[in-house]
Amino acid sequence: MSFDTSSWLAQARALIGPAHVLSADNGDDLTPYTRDWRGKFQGPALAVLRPGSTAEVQALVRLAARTGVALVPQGGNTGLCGASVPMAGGLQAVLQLGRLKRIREIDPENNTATVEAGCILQTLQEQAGAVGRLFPLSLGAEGSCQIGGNIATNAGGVQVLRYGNMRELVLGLEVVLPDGEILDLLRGLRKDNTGYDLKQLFIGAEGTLGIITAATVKLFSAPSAEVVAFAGVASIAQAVRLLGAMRGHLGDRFTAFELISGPAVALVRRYFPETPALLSGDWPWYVLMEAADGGSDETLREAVQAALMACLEDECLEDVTLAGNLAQGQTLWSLRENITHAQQMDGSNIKHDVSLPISRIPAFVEQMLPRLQQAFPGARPIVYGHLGDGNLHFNLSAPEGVEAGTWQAQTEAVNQVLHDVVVAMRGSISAEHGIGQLKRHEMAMYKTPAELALMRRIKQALDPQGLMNPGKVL
Ligand code: FAD
Ligand code: 2HG
Ligand code: ZN
Repeated sequence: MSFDTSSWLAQARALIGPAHVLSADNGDDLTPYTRDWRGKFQGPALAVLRPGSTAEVQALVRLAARTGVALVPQGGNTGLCGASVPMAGGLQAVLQLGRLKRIREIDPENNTATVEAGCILQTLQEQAGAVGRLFPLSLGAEGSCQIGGNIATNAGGVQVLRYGNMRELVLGLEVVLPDGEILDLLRGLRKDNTGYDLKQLFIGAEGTLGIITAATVKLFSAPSAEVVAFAGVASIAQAVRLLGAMRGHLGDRFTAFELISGPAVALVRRYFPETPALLSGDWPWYVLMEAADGGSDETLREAVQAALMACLEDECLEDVTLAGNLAQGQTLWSLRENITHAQQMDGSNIKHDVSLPISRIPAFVEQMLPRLQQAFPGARPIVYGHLGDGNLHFNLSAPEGVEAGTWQAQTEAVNQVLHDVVVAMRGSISAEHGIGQLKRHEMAMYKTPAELALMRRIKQALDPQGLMNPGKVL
């Protein structure tokens, strides 16, 4: 029996209102929802569904289960692995969570917020800040990514060093399961050992096990003082020594430690010419550091200055500048956050998001750079990332003059050179961005049969019809 699209769309419109079902036959442009942020992946959709409540999500999931239509959950569509857009083939609809954006409750005494999945990350940061609290997840896409997407990808970002990944920040979830049942795990408890911790299944599952509709997340006291510093180092080994030394000096006050290569700084300055020169000399590597606490700016500044002076004496850095005020601190952070944009503006690149034990990162980078240059002459490595977490974005821009299609065709070969070494050193091929469709076949190659089999059993148990984000992760 052939599928009756008009009747299906009519049923969806009856459930959530005609204005919230976008479809091509209605003249709607679906491209912003069916193409990913990088413009690398695009797939067809019967419709984009925009529910406004958990009950509406439930009704749509039930419709999908009854009619065999797969759902692709989507937040801000800023993901970098093609997980938030449909793949070619099969009946699919995008389930866009953006209207489900209420902050249901902020409880300053319990240090928690209960927030719907479609709430933009920056909105939650601001609302927490308004009551003297900090929601610490912070990443370049925070103005458009959504809490549901952050949870589904177990996002990392630039404050993991102090506060952990999204997984560490989630206390409770509300999820619509593939059969339409609502799983209410919205508890704001720091201690709860009542059996399996079910919420963990959905964190980092990239929408393959159910639709997250709300979450209770941890908040922290908002710091009253913040200090940002930018250092030049002669090698990654020196950067790793600097990390250890600064941690020793500042302990919990140390909140971010980001590595940026010389070529990455040059690229940002090329595409964002307003970026000032930050140090008097040029260094092969730079480090952006941040410290924060609940005291005065002056006291923290003195502590950071003393720590940096000691590091200079101990030859853990070559040169350093301290942001004099908030605006200068923001300039330093803009440099870091503009790397992704500068590399995108510069043309085609092959991204990597690897993690390793921090102690092995100098050896890894030192062997990888010449090996890649030899295998792919002219390729331009743009290496940066969250060194404090052992996570590097080892991205390779196309050689000058090589067109995008030709360079992208090298993806598998480049990945193999890099990821074989990462796995041999017991690292991960996806530290924070996830698997999506980009790394699905690589994950299948590198994970053990036992891990893959268990993942498939979990998927089969929760989503036997295979209607939750098909073709992603597994
Ligand atoms: P989407 O891209 O819409 O979706 C991502 C995945 O989550 C998909 O599998 C989707 O199906 C699923 N999903 C979305 N909402 C739900 C839901 N409610 N229920 C179930 N599944 C759902 N990532 C980092 O970890 N660290 C960084 O530092 C970082 N920096 C970035 C900087 C830039 C400039 C950009 C463009 C991206 C960056 N990212 C980073 C990647 C991305 O922003 C994160 O992965 C983010 O968490 C995705 O959120 P989103 O709302 O855009 O999700
Ligand atoms: C970052 O750390 C993000 O800036 C994006 O994770 C990395 O664009 C990238 O490759
Ligand atoms: Zn990152």
